[in-house]
Amino acid sequence: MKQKILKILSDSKDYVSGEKLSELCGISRTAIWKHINNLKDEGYEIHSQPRIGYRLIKRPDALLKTEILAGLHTSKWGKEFLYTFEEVDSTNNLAKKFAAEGQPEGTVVVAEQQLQGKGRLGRTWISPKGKGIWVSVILRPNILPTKSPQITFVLAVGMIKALRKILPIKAKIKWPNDILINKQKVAGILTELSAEIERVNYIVFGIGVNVNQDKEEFPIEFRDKATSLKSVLGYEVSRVKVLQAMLEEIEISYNQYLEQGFQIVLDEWKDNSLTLGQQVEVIMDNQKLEGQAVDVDQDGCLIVKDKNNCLHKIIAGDVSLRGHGGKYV
Ligand code: BT5
Repeated sequence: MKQKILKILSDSKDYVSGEKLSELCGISRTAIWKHINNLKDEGYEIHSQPRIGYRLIKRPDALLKTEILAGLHTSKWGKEFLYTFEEVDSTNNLAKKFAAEGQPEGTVVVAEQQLQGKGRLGRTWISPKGKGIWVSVILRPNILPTKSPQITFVLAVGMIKALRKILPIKAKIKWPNDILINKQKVAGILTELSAEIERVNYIVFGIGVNVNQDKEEFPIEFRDKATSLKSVLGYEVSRVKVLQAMLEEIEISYNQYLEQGFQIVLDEWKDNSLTLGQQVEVIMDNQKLEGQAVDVDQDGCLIVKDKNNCLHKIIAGDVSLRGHGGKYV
């Protein structure tokens, strides 16, 4: 109902009377008044003029269901099952719980803040309140579990396209899961799998995007490695618009992958890769490897050529790129 009231108010340039709203929505004027107060509590600026009606002045940039759904052009994702929270431990943890309970593909979980946001290998993902997008989605692809690393590539390609669609920036992908702008990390992807030997039960992917943090807000340890869309562009960016674009573009990439296979995604990934062709240092377990990143194979593994021209297939690890002065960053 709130969705409907907002639509009527935003379609109208002028005040809309309580009577008209109640007629269009099929509920009493008192009920309208209650919904309006509720919307005001959520951060909508709505002027009420006695005997004249209501007028929408400003929408909040909050990750509210009403805001996300208004103008979400996915075919399925988030349309029916969209859960928004003020605060969670981790949206991935919650989405995994929902998936285990049987929630369908395309279920979206978003939070304003994560208290225990996760990166890979038990690392921490800093997720301050109201500054970024901390979102997870349930997938149930009919693929072999061994193919699931390909999903991270699908997500990264969708993410790059989403940012390019709505903002004047060129983001790049660093193998395997980082989205960078000017070689600094603006977003990270975490893909978690539940499977039997031959069947995927579900995949939950989570993406964290730094949107409106100022540089000084990042912890000092990775201030020179991290960035936000605001820091790059010099102005605040609508988190709702970024989230909508992400869901739309990633859903398109995912459906294309399911219908047409991995090759198209892989080609697009390579076109947007920051890693390929670069001198890299790879840390895996406790080993270190230096060489040139020459390719990514069909399994999503990075192929690195060392100084003796030996090729190494990297399944998982952390990659640093050689920057100015030969230092790896
Ligand atoms: C990632 O891990 O990049 C995956 C991040 C996924 C976060 C999303 S948010 C929604 C969903 N729910 C979750 O709980 N997680 C997902 P990794 O490649 O391991 O990178 C982690 C490292 O990045 C940390 O060890 C820090 O050095 C750095 N880092 C932490 N927070 C950051 C931030 N906000 N921006 C940039 N770098 C960050």
